[in-house]
Order: sequence, then C-alpha cells, then structure tokens
Amino acid sequence: MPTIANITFPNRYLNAAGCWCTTANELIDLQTSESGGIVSKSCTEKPRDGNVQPRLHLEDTLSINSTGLANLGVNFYAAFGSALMAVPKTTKKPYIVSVAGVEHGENVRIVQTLREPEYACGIDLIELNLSCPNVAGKPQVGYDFEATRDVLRLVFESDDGNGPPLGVKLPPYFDQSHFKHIAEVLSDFTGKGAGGVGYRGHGLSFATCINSLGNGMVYTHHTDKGDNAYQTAIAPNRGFGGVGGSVIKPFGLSNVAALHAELPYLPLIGCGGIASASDADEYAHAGASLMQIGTALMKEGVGVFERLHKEESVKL
Ligand code: RRO
Repeated sequence: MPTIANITFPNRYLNAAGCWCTTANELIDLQTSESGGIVSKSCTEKPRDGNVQPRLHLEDTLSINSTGLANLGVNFYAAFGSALMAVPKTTKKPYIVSVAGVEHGENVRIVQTLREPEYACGIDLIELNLSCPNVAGKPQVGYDFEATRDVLRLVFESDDGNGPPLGVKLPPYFDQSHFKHIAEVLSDFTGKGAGGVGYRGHGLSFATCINSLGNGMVYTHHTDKGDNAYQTAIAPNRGFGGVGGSVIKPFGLSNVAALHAELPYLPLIGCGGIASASDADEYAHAGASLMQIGTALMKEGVGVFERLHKEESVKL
C-alpha cells in the first residue's frame, strides 16, 4: 500500500484537488467511494464565490476550468477532517487539505490554522497549491522560483513539527532548465538534498505533478448564432482556463519523471490525464506512488474509482 510521511493509503487513487471536493456532500461521496483518500478543494482563509459561470466545461477526455478558487474557507475543510475522525477505522482513509492562499502571508496563516491541535489530528497531509492558474492578477507561484522558495521558507520556518506533513502541488514545467530549478528549490526543504537545511518540522513530504495547463482556450460552436458561432466554452478571463484530461498526460508524465530523476527520495503524486489503470501504470513507471484523478472524476463521478479498481483486477 502506498505511503507518504508514514501515512498509509488503502489504494493509489485519490481525487485531484478541486474535483468533487468543495462541498460537504461531495467530500462525503469521496469518503464512501473506493478512492484511496480524500483531497479537499484548495482553500483560502475566507470562503470565496470564485469566478462567474460557466466556469467548467467538460468533454469526453478534455476539461477546461476557471473556477477561481471557489471554496468554503479553511475552517470548513479543517472541521471536515475532525468530523471524519468519527468514521470507523476500517473505512477511514487519509484526508489531505489543499491550501491556496492568494499571497504568502495568507498561505502561512492557513497552514497555521491547520496545525492547531483541534484540527491537526483530523488532517493527514497538507498539499500547498503553488499552481492555481485562474485568479486574475495572481500569477502561478510555481513559475516564480524565488517566490516558491520564499513561501516554502515561511511555511517551514513557522513549523514546530507537530502539524500535518506538507507537500506541494506544482504547475507543469516545459523546459529542462525549469525541471532542474524547481528540484533545486524543493531540495532545500526536504532536509535530504545537498542544500537541505534541516527544518525543525517534517520538511517537504511530497510533490504533486501536475496542475492543469494554465490559460488554454476551448471554443464551442453554435451554427445557429451567425457572427457569434464561436463562443469560449467558459466565461471568465476571456475564456482562458486550466486545461485537464488526456491531452495533458504527456506533460504530467514528463514532469513526474524529471522530478523523480532529480529527487529520487521525494514521494510523488501523479496527476494529469489519468483515466485508466494503464494511465496510472505509466505514472507509476515514471516515479509516482499515488495518482490523482481530475477530468475523469468530473466526467464519471466517484464511480470512477470502482472502475479503476476493476481494470486493475482484470489485469492481474
Ligand atoms: O479554482 C481554480 O480555478 C483552480 C485551481 Br485553485 C487550481 O489549482 N487548478 C485549476 O485548474 N483551477
């Protein structure tokens, strides 16, 4: 069974943050599904409505979203972890809270809230999302290597080692130099790399590769609409949004493989176009030990986890 920071997952399939995990009902669906864990919607300090609708468009194996960090606020997702502690041990699964403050200080405050003893015991891991593509005026932190270093320094310097272990969710990188650069930054926080500085807490526990490919655009065609025949599939930000689905799988695989080569001791969670057990096998081969399902989950609902397990048993 896969483990990260001594947390054992009953199987390798999780939801991707943002997918089927914003409301209490969706999170309960995940708990009762055959997923190997539950990842919350990326949260901010206060609840957010997010961007205007329509902000999600789904095709068979393609998605585009500009949700804009719509979420119920950190206290809701923290309290959900406490509620999960009532689930019997036999069916309880790891709970990961995704965090996406819109500036460094907000990230530190959210993580501090999750470390409070009343909440920390219900939370297994924290996934710090450095790659939200959809908040206007807020570039993806992961594309700014020094900003990434700064936020990680702040988060780990404020850690007394008693809170949940923390990892990062990264954007896709597209250049060899960027793979090297992000690995160098992360190695400073694992405590194991050449530059490891031995933070008092756990140090960086994992990385999830990749978030959606930011700022794509999809048109829908309306032959009856004359001059307006081409409309963007989603409304916010000129129709630009994060692209998911099978088209991004080659980038998810390369990002996992590149980071695994640079930091072989860092557990990796693969994400990007995983819709079958054989996709997951490819990610495992590249170096991922857990998998997150995004577009396929939104398309099929939580039954996708049962299907993935069936595909695995057919293979055996
Ligand atoms: O909420 C979003 O628009 C969003 C987030 Br935070 C993210 O990390 N990735 C994405 O595709 N959408």
